[in-house]
Amino acid sequence: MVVTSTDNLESEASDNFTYDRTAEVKAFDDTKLGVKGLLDSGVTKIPRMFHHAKLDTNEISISDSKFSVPIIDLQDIDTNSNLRAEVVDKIRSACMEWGFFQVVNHGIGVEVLDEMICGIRRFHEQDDEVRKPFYSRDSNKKVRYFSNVNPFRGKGANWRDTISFFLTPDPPNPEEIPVVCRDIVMEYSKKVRALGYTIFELFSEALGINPSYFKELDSADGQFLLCHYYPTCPEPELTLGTSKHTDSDFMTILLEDQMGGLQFLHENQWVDVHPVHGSLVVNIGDFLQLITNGMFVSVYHRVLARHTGPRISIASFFINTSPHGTFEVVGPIKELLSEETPPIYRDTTVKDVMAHYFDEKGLDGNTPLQPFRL
Ligand SMILES: O=C(O)CCC(=O)C(=O)O
Repeated sequence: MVVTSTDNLESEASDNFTYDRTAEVKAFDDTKLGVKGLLDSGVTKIPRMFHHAKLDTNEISISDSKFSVPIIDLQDIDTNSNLRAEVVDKIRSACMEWGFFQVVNHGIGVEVLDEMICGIRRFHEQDDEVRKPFYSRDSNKKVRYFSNVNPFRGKGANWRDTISFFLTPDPPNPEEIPVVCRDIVMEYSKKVRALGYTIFELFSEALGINPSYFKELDSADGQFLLCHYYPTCPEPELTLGTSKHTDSDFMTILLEDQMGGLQFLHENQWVDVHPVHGSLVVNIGDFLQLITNGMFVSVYHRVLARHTGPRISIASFFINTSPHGTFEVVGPIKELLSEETPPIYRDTTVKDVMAHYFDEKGLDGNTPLQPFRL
């Protein structure tokens, strides 16, 4: 939190005796209308549950980093083997050095991407009474609307709302998907899943392993979407849209609108991901870092809160959260190990890492892989 004067310090200290965070979070959660509902109610100051303790101006300023995320063109990779080899080289260095890249000419039409963003915006901007019934804290639900994974945990909450869809391997009934985005969620998720398999194949080629390695890996064979809505924020210097974290999956493919705000950490600097219309952002998740024995890197990223908005993003996570996937033992790929490159991670399961992430850790800014290092 930014403290600007001694007066503020004193009033904060006396507030600490009376402030009941759990009650504030409960009252917020009970509205079932998320951050959008707060803003619609006319707030001009953000409630204290959203304050992030360690933010100062350096921490939240727009990056002026000289770095930019690699852009990789997937045009003609299925018909031109020279081009494909070049793309595989670019992907290998992007995954080893950056953990993030953008893809263009990936085969998903721009009209599908735009309609997906519009569909998610339509959901979040529906009348209160229509979106409220989807609000739930039951993580077993295949379709649910919520604000923050666990706002009760005691850390500063994020200025954002989400609707999630757990789609593969056990899809919901189409009727469970809100009608304002049903058709496009089904179409977009199918197309992005196919793109995911293509990128997994390119990863295998970059690693020099069997091209169908990921297809045969049960724990990677799943997909869920988190579809975020970041309302405008009246005090963006006090909070974040998404806290610093890494993704606990194999790979994430992100669709974002043109608002910007996503940053990833590279050589200790926050690098802005500048939205490119029609592109998708790909980032490496913790499990890919684990099975590549640290060769591919899962990097920290976050989303700034902004005066401008709303911002819409759709993150597709590739990981199998069904029992079939979560109990499979995964560890560093044997072909990548040698006497010179011994395993640096122990074998584990998606279930163990997820339990650590959701039950104990949350978005606390530390990598969830730490306890799995040898
Ligand atoms: O909204 C974004 O751009 C990123 C979201 C994200 O990092 C996440 O859902 O894990």
